[in-house]
Amino acid sequence: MGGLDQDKLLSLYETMLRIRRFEETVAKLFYGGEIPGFVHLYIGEEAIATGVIHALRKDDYITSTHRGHGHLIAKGVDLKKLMAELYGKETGLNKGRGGSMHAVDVGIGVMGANGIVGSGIGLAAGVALAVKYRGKDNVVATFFGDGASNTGVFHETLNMASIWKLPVLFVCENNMYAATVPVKKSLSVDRVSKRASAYNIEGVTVDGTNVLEVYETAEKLVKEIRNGKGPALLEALTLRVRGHFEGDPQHYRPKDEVDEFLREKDPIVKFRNYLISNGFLNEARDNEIRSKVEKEVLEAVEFARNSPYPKPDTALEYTYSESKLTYKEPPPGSRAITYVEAVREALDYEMSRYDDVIVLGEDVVAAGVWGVTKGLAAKYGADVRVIDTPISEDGFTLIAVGAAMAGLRVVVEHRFADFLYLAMNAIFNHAAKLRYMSGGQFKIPILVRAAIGAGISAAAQHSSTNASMFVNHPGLKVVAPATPYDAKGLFLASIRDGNPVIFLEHKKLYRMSGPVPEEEYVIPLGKASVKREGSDVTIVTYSYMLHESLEAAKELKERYGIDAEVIDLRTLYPLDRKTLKESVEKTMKLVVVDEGWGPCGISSEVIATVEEEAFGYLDSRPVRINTGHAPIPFSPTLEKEILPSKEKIVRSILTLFRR
Ligand SMILES: Cc1ncc(C[n+]2csc(CCOP(=O)(O)OP(=O)(O)O)c2C)c(N)n1
Repeated sequence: MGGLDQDKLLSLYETMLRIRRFEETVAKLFYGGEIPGFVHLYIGEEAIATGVIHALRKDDYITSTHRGHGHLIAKGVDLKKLMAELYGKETGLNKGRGGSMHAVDVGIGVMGANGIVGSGIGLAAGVALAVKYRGKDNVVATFFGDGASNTGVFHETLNMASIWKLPVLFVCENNMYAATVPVKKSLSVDRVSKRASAYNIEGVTVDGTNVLEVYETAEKLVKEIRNGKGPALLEALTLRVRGHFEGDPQHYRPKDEVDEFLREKDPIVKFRNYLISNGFLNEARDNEIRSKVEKEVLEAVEFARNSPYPKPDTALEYTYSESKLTYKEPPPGSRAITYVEAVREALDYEMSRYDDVIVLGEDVVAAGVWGVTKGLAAKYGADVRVIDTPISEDGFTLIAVGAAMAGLRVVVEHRFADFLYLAMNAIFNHAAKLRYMSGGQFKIPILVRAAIGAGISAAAQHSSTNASMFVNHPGLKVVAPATPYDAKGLFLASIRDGNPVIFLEHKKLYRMSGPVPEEEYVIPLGKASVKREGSDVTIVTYSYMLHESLEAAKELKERYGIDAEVIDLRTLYPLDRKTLKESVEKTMKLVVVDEGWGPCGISSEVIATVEEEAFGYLDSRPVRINTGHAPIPFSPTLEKEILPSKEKIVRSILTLFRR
C-alpha cells in the first residue's frame, strides 16, 4: 500500500507496539504506586503519532500534550529517560522537573508536552516562525485533542499561522472526549477539520486508527507545508480507550464502547492483520518485534527504578538561566532624548547588530501606539523582523515564547499593561515556567514591553500598574525604568539577559527627556539607583513615582529641612536588598511610594525586605503610599485623589517627623 517498503511498514508497526507496551507498563507501575502524579495514556491513538511523525524528517519539530508519551516515543525518545522522568528521577528527560505531562527533549525536536490544553499549538507556531525566519525548511507538527480545538489559542494561532504561512501541521487527535465531555456536547461542528476553512487553510479528516491513512495524508500535507504552502489541519478520528487519566472511574461513557472499539478498530490489531495478510509479517517476526519492544520497556523501568531522585538542595535550580553580561553605567553626557527615543535606540542598536532579535505586537509596523518602534519596520523589514500581530494577546505572546524556545530573542509589545491579563497563560505558564520544567533545556529570552500607569484619564482598563503580580511569580524578571538613561541601559540588559523580562514603561514617562549616552551600555538587573542622597528618611520608589518622590524630597528639604534619600528600584525582581539595607541603616525611616495597589504589592515587599535586612533599624513605622484600593477612575478629580503624589508624600513624611 502506498509504495511503502517492508522495513518502513514494520517500523511503523514497531513504533505502535512500543507505544502500547510502554503505556500498558506505565499503567501497572502507576497503580503499583511507583509513578507519582497523574498519567494520561495514549492507548488507541498509537496510529496517529506514528503515522504523522514517520512522515516528518528527523530534524523536524513537534509539540505534544498531557497525553504525550506516544508522541515522544514516535519521535525517537530514549525510553529510559522518558520513564525516569515519569518517576521524577534526576536522570529523566527534564531531570524530574516536569513529569509525564511536560516531557521535553529538545535534542530530538520535542519542544514539549504541555499540561495547559491548547498551548502547545501556540508554541509550535512560534517554533515555526523561527524556522521560517531562519529560512529553514523544517516542519512543526503540533498534536492536540478535540477539546483543545475549542480554546482561544487554537483559533488565534490558526489565524496567525495562516496569515504568516507558517510551516505547521496542526494535528487534532479527536478521541471523542475532552475529559468527561463527549465531542457532541462541545463541538459546534461535526468535524474539527471544518474549522480550517475559517482560517483559509486545508483541513482533512482521516481514520486515526489506520496508520497508513494517517501516514499518507500527513506525508502529503508535510510535503506541501515544507514547500511553502503554509499550514494545514489534520484531524484523526479514534477513541480514547482509557479513562481521561488513570483512576478515572469513567461513569460518563457507555459500558461497551471501549470493547467494541478494541474488537473492531484497535489500530495495532488492524495493522497487524494487514501486514500478515499482505505477507509483510509472520508470527516469528511479530514475536521478535514484540520481544525487542518488551525488553526495551523493561530496561527503561529498571533504569528508572535504579536512578536517583534529584537532590533536595537543587529544588531552585533552572528557574533562571545565568546571565553573563558586562555592565557599565557611563556618565550621562549632554545629549538629551526622550524615554521613547531611549527605548527605541536600545532596540534599534540590538537589532542592527544581532539578527536574532525580532519584534511582535499590535501596530508595531506603523510605530506602535507609543511610537517606540517608529522607523524600525522600514529598517529591518515589515512583518519580517517587525511583525504586526492580530489582536490575539495570548496567541501572539505564546508564539513569542515558542520562537524564543527555538533560539530567537523576541521583543513583544503590549500597548497597555492591562492587556497583559489576556496573555497571562503565555507569560506565567510558559515564559516563566518552561525553563524550569524542562530541566534547563529551554532558554526563553523574551522581553515583554507594556505601558503601565495612570494619570492621563485613561480609566481602569488602560491605567494599571500591575508589576507586583509578575514579581510574585518565579521565572520572570521585572524592570520598570524611570528615566531615559535607565531605560536604554536596562533595555539592553533585559534583551540580553536570557530570561523572560517584563519591561514596564510608564505612559507619563514616554515624552520625558533626559541625558542619554550615545554609546552602548548595560545596567545590571537587580541594581537600584540612589537618585538623591539624604540622611533623614529613605523614600523607595520606581517608575514615574520617582519624579513625584524627587519633587517631594526637594520640598521637604527647602521648606522643612528634612533630608530625604530617594532610591529608584529600577528592577523590581530581583530586588536590590543591599541598597535598601544600607540606606535604611543610615536614615532609620522608610517610606515606599508605589503606584501599584497595596496588598501583596511592591511596597509590601520592600518593607518586608527592609525588616529582614535591617531589622531593628527603623525608629518609626514604615509607611507605604499606594494607589487607593479601587480600579483607576476616569474623572480627573477622582483619579488625582486615588494616586500617590508629591503632596501625599510630603504629608506622610511630615507626619513621620511629627510636624
Ligand atoms: C487550559 C486547561 N483547561 C483545562 C484543563 C484540564 N484538562 C486537562 S486535559 C483536559 C481534556 C482535554 O481534552 P482534549 O483536548 O480533547 O485532549 P484528550 O485529553 O482527549 O487527549 C482537560 C479539561 C487543562 N489542563 N488546561
